[in-house]
Amino acid sequence: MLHARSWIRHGLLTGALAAAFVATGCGRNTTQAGGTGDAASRVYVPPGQYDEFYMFASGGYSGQVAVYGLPSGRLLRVIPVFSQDPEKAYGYSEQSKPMLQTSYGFIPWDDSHHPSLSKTDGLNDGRWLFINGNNTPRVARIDLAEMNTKEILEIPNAAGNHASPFVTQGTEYVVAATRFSVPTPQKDVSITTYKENFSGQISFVAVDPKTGRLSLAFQIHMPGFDYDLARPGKGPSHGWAFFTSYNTEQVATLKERNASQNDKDFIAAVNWKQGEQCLAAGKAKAWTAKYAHNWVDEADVAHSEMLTGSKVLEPADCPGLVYFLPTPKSPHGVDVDPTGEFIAAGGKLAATVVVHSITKVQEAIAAKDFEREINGIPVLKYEAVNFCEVKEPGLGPLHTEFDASGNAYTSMFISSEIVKWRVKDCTVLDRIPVYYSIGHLMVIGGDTRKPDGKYVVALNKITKDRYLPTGPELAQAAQLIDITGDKMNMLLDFPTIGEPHYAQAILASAIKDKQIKTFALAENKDPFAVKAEKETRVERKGNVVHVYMTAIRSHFVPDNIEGIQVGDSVYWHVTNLEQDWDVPHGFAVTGANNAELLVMPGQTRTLAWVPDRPGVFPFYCTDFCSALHQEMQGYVRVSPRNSGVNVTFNTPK
Ligand code: RUQ
Ligand code: CUA
Repeated sequence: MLHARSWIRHGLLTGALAAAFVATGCGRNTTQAGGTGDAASRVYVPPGQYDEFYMFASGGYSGQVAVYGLPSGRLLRVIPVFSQDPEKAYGYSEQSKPMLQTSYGFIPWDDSHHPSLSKTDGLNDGRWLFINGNNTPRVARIDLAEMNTKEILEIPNAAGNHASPFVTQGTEYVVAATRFSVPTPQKDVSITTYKENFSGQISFVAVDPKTGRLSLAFQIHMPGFDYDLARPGKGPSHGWAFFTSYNTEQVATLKERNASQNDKDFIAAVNWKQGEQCLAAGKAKAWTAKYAHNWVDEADVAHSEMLTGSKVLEPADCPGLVYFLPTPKSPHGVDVDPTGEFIAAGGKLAATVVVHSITKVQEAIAAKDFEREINGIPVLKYEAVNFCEVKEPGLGPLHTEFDASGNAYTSMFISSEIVKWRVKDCTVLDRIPVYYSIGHLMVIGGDTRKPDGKYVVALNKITKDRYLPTGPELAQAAQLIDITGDKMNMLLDFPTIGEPHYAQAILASAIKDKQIKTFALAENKDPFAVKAEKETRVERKGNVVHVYMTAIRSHFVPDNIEGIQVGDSVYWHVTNLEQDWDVPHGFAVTGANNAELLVMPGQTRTLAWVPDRPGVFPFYCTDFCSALHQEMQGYVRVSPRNSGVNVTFNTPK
């Protein structure tokens, strides 16, 4: 393993923190970097066999979600969410473009951080996966039977949707809190007026229990801090949601120094059931807001609507809605243990993890044991709510998850390790180095009432010297660690797409048999679908040409088209007639200035194409579908504008 000094050499530690680490960082676990002898057999999934778990990891600045099998670490799928994906024509095909609409217009990219599985009674139910768009605040819902994005809701009055989209015990809500306080509602003011004009916002997005449909239920107008992460309660803490905050100093410049002064920042404990009552009692204010709501309908076609208005609660108008729990120092994660009693937070600039107790929080509230108030929000006394502190667990504690035996696992960003500790007495039990600079970690089911345990996955930022070098940019990585014994045991490194901020995993058996294999052609409701080759046709309406085309092994109908003119808007509506699993067809035409199409069995996708020069251009299938895939091609003739060439096309007789 690397030594503290080589952490410094690797640039992972700087200044005073490095000095502190050298002073305190001895006596660390010496587990081998490569795992122990039987690691290979523990992660080996023989050819033809399935992994035991699906893991859904954030793609970070790729804006997508990656699906891996565990324990093998094999990448199974990339689910496009917030970014265009030319591989699947997501955000390029006419049916999917509306998914990327926002109040700022069409946005082809975002930064996604925290996948969150839907829950029933505090357990993963395998229906949906939610993930946040951080940059242009949004929440997305993915259908786990199809592993496609079905809905995206923009979050108004927010900036940087980071503390999101964690789900409540019964998926009543997904939460969303602003990372960057801004003037809310937005207005033109000097940045030097931060303290007067900037504020935060915590949003509760309701999830329809049957359809999953998202709607903005209410927002809470918060002091101008930065809200970082969240976790709703469960069991005794059900009805609460906890949000970490930093920059309680409320500074706008050089936050790395200026927002690190206060010894304690806060966890905002929000009683959302109280919020519901205040909402019903008419205590919310109507704010102007404009935000996009995008969804995929039963015809598999996306729509976008612009919604307006938001119901905003001021904490001062709704006593009992929000309390602040003092928590050391710029905390990142806040996590609720499986019993629902304990709330753990890692102060990333303090060398402690603290555990608060919901029972103590409720007693302190009943006793009105407040230290002061901020904007109508009572600040509880630290001693009154704290249950225990994990002393000197490591440097830079970020995020904690739990196993089923009363243990917690905390990631240490600065000292690059995972520390295992016992919740009931805050005692450190074990530690293991990870390579390097871990952000979040994930125990399988670690945020549920019944963690599956078995593995903790480290989600790491830096992989210098772990893989073959690939120029200046190296893959980020996940590491799989066995937690079935007293000692953690490193099993596997595997690279990830983008930045794997956070991940969640579920037993494969919970969702694998629900996977949709084909779309039923008979039920294809796409307005441009054709269900048989004899229905195919080409229709001109002014400068717009619709090509109603079919694909089946191994030809397109029609495959010869004439009468297109330079500057026409040509819409290729391709229906895949196959009803067989894993037989998509692709479609591409020379000069297509957006993407190819990848059309699933029974599905229709549309590519828009504006030819810019005369000639005869081939189109072809981009997905190797049969021995005659290379023959799956055709030609389109493009004539000069206003040429007299009639529209013709060939269909089977
Ligand atoms: S974070 S460690 Cu945004 Cu939760 Cu990356
Ligand atoms: Cu269809 Cu290749």
